[in-house]
Amino acid sequence: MACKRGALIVLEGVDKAGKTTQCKKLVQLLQQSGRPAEMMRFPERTTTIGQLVGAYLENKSDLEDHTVHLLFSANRWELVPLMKKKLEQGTTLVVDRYAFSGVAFTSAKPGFSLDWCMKPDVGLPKPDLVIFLKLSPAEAALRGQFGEERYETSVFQQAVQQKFEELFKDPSVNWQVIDASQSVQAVHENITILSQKIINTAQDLPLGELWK
Ligand code: FDM
Repeated sequence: MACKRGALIVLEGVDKAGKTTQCKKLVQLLQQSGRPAEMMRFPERTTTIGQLVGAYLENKSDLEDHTVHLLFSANRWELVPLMKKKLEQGTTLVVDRYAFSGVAFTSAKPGFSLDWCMKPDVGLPKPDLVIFLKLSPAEAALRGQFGEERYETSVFQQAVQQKFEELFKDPSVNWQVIDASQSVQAVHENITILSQKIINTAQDLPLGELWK
């Protein structure tokens, strides 16, 4: 290999757990320490597919539940060539939500099995590390009101949390759970330790395929 590959690190968690803040802090720290790193997020709302998803989340359009699930997945697949290129070039990607949010959110709706929800994402680049920022519904409520977007209610978020807990049981994924009720700095330090370790390990390993 011409150069060591970057690591694929995903942050997941329910709303208000601090995913976006922590992704930014991690990327900043890695860059400052001379490691190439970039942040990505899903949904990536700037693409044509992402705009459809964005309008749905903002309640500006309605989409049938299976359809929107497949669009969220398609939004990941359309970015796979770019992700692979960056990883191969040695850039570590820190990703705010991924297929796990896809499965947890849709399977929290009535009539959707975990199994059906996972299918469209089978074979995506497999994260080397998935950090779940765990926050109880009571603690999330203390952090203020939910926003205006679809899914931003405490009842739905609790159902989503349960689905994430089912996903943790899958040993094929490197899940690491962090208590997000700690200070921003303490959570950041936990994330940094896990990430630095995985960056060193992943650089010599081939990129895996998710759920395959
Ligand atoms: N979401 C996110 C899904 O329902 N499916 C997915 O595949 C992904 C990636 O979209 F409510 C939901 C989760 C959340 C919303 O909000 C995105 P943010 O604030 O942009 O993360």
